[in-house]
Amino acid sequence: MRHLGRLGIVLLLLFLAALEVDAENPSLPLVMANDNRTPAGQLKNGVLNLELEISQGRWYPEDETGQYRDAYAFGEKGRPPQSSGPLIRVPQGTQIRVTIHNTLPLAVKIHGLHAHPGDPNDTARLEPGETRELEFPAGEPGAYPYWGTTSDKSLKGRRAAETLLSGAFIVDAPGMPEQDRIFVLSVWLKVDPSGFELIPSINGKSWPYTEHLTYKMGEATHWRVINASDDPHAMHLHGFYFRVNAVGDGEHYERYSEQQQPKGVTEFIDPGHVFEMTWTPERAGNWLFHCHMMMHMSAPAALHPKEAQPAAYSEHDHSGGMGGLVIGITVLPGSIPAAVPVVTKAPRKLQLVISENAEKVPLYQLQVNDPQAPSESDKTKSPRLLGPPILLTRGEETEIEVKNLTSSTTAIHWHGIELESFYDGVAGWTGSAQQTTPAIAPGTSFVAHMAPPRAGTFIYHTHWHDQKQLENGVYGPLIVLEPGQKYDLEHDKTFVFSIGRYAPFGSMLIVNGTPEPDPVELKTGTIYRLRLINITTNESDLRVRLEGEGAPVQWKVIASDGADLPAALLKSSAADMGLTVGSTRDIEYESDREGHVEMKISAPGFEALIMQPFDIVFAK
Ligand SMILES: [Cu+2]
Repeated sequence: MRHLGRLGIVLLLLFLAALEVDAENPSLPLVMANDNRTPAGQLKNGVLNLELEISQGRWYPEDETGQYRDAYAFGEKGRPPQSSGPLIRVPQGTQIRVTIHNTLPLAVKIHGLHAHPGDPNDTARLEPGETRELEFPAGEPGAYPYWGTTSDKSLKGRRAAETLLSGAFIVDAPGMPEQDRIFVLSVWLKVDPSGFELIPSINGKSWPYTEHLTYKMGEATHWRVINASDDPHAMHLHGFYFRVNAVGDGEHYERYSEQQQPKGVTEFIDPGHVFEMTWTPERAGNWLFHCHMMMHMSAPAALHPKEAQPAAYSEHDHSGGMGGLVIGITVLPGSIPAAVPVVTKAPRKLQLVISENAEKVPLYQLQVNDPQAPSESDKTKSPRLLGPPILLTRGEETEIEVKNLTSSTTAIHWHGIELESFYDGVAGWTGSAQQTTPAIAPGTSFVAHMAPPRAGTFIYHTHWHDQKQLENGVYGPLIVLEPGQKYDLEHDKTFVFSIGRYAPFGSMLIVNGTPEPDPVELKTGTIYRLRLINITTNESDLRVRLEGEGAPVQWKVIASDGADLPAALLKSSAADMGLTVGSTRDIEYESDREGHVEMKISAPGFEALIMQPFDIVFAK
């Protein structure tokens, strides 16, 4: 020290202090991503012995060159903490003995470590430093979340460091295939005066660092999705339909019979809930499975303060402006010979023109040029927050040229349509390694080919991760009719629910482009087909109710996401249902009475309902 001199000592102290600040908690272990393929603990003679530890770790939602957050996580004793927590997976009939050690300076309350179905209030509280042993039978087959809280909050109320305290608990029925994949959804959410942070992850990672799945064409695919986050999600699969085989609420698990399995492309999942899905990839290329809520599929602003601005996205950005709850899937050609398209005549040609609206509200206007259905009326109307319907015919080869006359880049996704990957519309991702779908730069066009194999209600919408486009009408109904069928405007009524920005009110829920839709006249004794579409930005739990005299009327849901409902599910029901973002429903409605009914659309984020009135008049 004598040689350092006073200034030297001051500098050394400053240096040491800086080191300390720089490496706050330098000994924190890394929180490892968990692919949920390897069950934790030792299973012997029908007993699972498992030692869990709750500790603080350093979590990198992307890779280790990116940002980190210090979070609480479960781990197996002697191993690093994990997100999601260690996989508990046992055959039915197993006895579970789990020892949990809380290394945190905070008490932790643990939910879900008990036999299922059980009491959701059956929890275990561990004081700082405490070790507890729990023993219970596995219970009924199914998939369940287990989770912890350091704030004594519900799943919906957990914030920041405690949001990673979640894991999957699977009980396998005898003979059930275990070739499934398990995806645990988490959302790091911090809402305090220091700022707002939202970092969604699947099995501990945010896109593009989520696991990239590869399947062969024709390979049966079985997934379980567990929502351990605060928010409901709308999980959407590109290019293929999936069946929902089972659903769970965290305690109860219900397996559907084959006749009752709903089929769709988007599935709603509440916090603490689970669903099981199966699908078969039938076309090669790159595809996505993602939450359809813009805020859960965009590059988290908390991690990318600059890049999260849409203007910075480019087709060279390999994340594509996406982030969070997104999984990439590559389907390899496999052994099935590719179907040879039988082209009997020249494809039908349509044009979707996107241009800037001189009035600026909305920012964009869309026009469909269809030589078979010239609609002068649409062209003379003032721009609305909604594109005109695109009408296709089942099985007919069609080319849609998307012409971008705006000053912003875009990409259009044909939501729910079974088509080739290259035309699916995710710039820089869909297609193949040799040729991915290009972004549609200002002044350029992209021609999408499709021959939709089923008739129904679909959506076209921007897949450019720009809220401005989705809030300014870059979407519309995509309706596929049976060959020979005419679009019968008299009996076929489409309602698109979306979000529009209306100064000075900000974001509003709207129906067919307006917050105050005009009444629609219906006739008594006439069957109508109502096509309902949710293409909002983030409304995963939108509700639609059709009310007459204060109570829901009866209607019949006939199709979901464009797929006809199985006969076992076709029945008249009270007109009150959830319609998650990225979903469509076709409904039959008939009234034998004159009067007034109202379709009420509500979403938790919006105080005001929107109403679509109907006047029912006597049919002469
Ligand atoms: Cu979501």
